Amino acid sequence: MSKIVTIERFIFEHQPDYARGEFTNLLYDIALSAKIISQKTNRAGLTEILGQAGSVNIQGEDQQKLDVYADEIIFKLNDHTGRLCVMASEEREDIIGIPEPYKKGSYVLVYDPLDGSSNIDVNVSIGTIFGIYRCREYDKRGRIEDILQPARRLVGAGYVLYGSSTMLVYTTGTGVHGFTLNPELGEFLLSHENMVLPDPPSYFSVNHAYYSKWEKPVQAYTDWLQGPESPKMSSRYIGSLVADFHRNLLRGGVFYYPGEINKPEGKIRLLYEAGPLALLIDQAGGYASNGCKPILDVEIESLHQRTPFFIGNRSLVHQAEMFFQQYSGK
Ligand code: AHM
Ligand code: MG
Repeated sequence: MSKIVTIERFIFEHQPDYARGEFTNLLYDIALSAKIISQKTNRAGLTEILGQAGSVNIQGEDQQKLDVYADEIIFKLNDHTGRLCVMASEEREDIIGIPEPYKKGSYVLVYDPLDGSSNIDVNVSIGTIFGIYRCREYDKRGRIEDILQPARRLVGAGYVLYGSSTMLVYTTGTGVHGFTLNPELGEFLLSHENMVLPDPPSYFSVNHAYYSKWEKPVQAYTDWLQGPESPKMSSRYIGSLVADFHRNLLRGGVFYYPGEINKPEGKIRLLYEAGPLALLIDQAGGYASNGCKPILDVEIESLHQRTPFFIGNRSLVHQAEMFFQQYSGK
């Protein structure tokens, strides 16, 4: 019988040197949140939880009931543990402090509780994305400065994909590892150890409907991807970042959500989406860029800052940067 490795065992055996229980247990807490959200997501059609919750989030988008539920689960499972000093969620306007009387820890959690929410009502894969930082100054921990750190300072990042099966994929800076939820056992089991981006790549992923709104370098890049000079690839786009990212991680490729002429900042959020995925792709041998510089090094000035986003095989993302360079100054 092959060795069965639960996520608990894997995290314990591979914890970084600096992890003293607090960090390891934080990863367990996130895995537990994922199990609960997964269960609710799978039952969404049955429990009439589909549909909008009636509130509008900070991004001006209608919140779906599942978004609200997932946000609350992650918050509630992490507010009292003494491992975090502050959190930030894509669904909330401000930073989330640790409520009294709970103690503050030294880590910081940023998360997009349910990404790809336009896909909830149509039963298409959605996901959760998370990033973990350490507080900047222990004595002053819990401030917005702890949240506004470039992704290069992440000590952990990952996502949960609620697809045909539920998977949790994470890195703590020593490779990318994937776990599949066994629903009978209620356990995440190691299924993809040391994930590495395949080369040659198979897919490019973009919402082509915006072609006429893009700037010249993005149009030229898209033409190049479809032309004879690029590796031969197919096009795939789900519209759920986690699902598009996961497919490309397994098969190789590039995902991009560029800025538009009238919306140069694009749609993807730096803190909750681009940053954590940038660390994952870096650990899998790939690269993420905003078109000019690594996402990992982009300074973050506000909680809900957006960024143009190119992520995938290194050579494909470099090619995008080359088109930006080529057209700059023209
Ligand atoms: P969300 O956080 O509101 O769900 O939005 C982010 C999602 C990503 O998952 C996806 O890549 C993108 O929005 C799709 O946007 P579009 O429909 O414009 O292609
Ligand atoms: Mg999102």
